[in-house]
Amino acid sequence: MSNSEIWDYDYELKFLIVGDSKCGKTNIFLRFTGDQFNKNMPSTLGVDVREKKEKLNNNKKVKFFVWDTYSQEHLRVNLNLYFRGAHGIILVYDVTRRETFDNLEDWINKIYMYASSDVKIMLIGNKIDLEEKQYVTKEEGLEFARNHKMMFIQTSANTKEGIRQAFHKLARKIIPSLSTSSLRTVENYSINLTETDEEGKNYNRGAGYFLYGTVDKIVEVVLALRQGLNLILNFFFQM
Ligand SMILES: Nc1nc2c(ncn2[C@@H]2O[C@H](COP(=O)(O)OP(=O)(O)OP(=O)(O)O)[C@@H](O)[C@H]2O)c(=O)[nH]1
Ligand SMILES: [Mg+2]
Repeated sequence: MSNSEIWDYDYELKFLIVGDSKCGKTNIFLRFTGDQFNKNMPSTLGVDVREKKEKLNNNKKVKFFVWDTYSQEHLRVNLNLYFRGAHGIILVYDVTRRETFDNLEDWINKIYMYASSDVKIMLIGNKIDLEEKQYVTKEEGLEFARNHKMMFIQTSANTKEGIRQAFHKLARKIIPSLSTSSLRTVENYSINLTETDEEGKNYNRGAGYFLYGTVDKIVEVVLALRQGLNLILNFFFQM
């Protein structure tokens, strides 16, 4: 891994996408992390985690760890595992299906139960490209979000409208509330870095470089293991 790859972000944030089945969580996830959309998406049966580096309009570089979750009621897993350490939650309903809006209270209860008390929430009314079928109005979404002190945006994973803004706005809301220990700024670690070769060879890197690189790797491995474990558990729960 090159030096620039390791230091190429200021903050690392864990985002979780939750909401009723078929609201478009996976497509929001795919659109944000890989600019993809899938019309015939099968229901998510595990948890998928992807990372995406983005520069916010305040010039801060953020490495997003985005978790796409499943919402199938019969597949019960340790929600604690998902919510633990999340900085931001994207709570999705489908503007064309009122029941997904009515179920938001249940999701909020889960968030209060499992997420950290200072987690920030972005409520998303998805599928606004289906104009003729919108049964939940923007005003209703906005009022619900206000009453629950959440941010709100309407999106379409299909046309991309609002998707990037949702993640960026939530990140900008989170950043000022992070404690200094959770900041991963270049400045925090640069005191341990000494470049001795102008051509970029033979870097003399301090202990912080190796410690930080190792922690970063461990986080990646743990995430991969968690994902594998969840897939195995899901398989057995379905049997
Ligand atoms: N028109 C339109 N269709 C969408 C949009 N987002 C998702 N869909 C469609 O809605 C269906 C469900 O999307 P998913 O992304 O699989 O929904 P999900 O919330 O991940 O569903 P589960 O994994 O079952 O919880 C798919 O057929 C998508 O193509 C959108 O913004 N507009
Ligand atoms: Mg899904």
